[in-house]
Amino acid sequence: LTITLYDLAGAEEDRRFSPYCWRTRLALAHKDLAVDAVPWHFTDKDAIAFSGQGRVPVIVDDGEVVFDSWTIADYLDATYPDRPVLASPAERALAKFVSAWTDTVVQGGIARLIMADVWALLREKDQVYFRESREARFGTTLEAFCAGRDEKIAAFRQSLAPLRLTLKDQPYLGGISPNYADYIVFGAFQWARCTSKAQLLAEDDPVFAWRRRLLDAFDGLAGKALGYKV
Ligand SMILES: N[C@@H](CCC(=O)N[C@@H](CS)C(=O)NCC(=O)O)C(=O)O
Repeated sequence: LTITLYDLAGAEEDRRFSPYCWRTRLALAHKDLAVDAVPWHFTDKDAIAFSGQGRVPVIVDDGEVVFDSWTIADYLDATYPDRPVLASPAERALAKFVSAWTDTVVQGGIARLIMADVWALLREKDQVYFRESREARFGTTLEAFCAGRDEKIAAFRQSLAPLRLTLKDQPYLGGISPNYADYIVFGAFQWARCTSKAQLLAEDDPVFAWRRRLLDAFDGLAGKALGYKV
């Protein structure tokens, strides 16, 4: 049976850029589960009203509705224990830290570089909603929020030191193969790659090589996605 995923899209239906939806896309691929990734836009609230909330990812699996990327990963491991495991209980506990670090430091840093680029790729009515909601959240215009990108990239790269030091000695956060922690962090870089030409990583950075491995994983699922060659 194919799982349906409501997947954030831009004006182009195949521009799928949500960091959280990418966590779920890779989790589904890791478990070798077939997925129908339906395009969803910020103002398509009605289309996911059945889930009782307004954010993606949402999955529907044989009538079962699950939302929130973390809850979805848990659900997949619990429901399909015989398929490759996303995270053992101990890995899951540590992935919680990785998720908190990603949500704050990594995605927080990337947001200040790409939010204006994200806006440019949306349908007109989504642009209105996105600008209004994000400018209220950030307390400034998208343009001011993203100003001075070149100077900010150096600081962003520095903030990745814990990731860099880890990946210098092992190919994945999961060790010799990726686990859910890898997909959490990777989702942030895929968000940027799908929306912005900003060169977030230097080519000699171990993080760059790790990202390449994940772009190539699962027959190039993430690498083939519509985005920029950064
Ligand atoms: N904690 C949620 C976050 C999901 C989330 O924030 N999704 C964004 C897209 S990246 C969304 O749907 N936003 C809808 C909106 O801003 O109205 C998860 O991990 O799934």
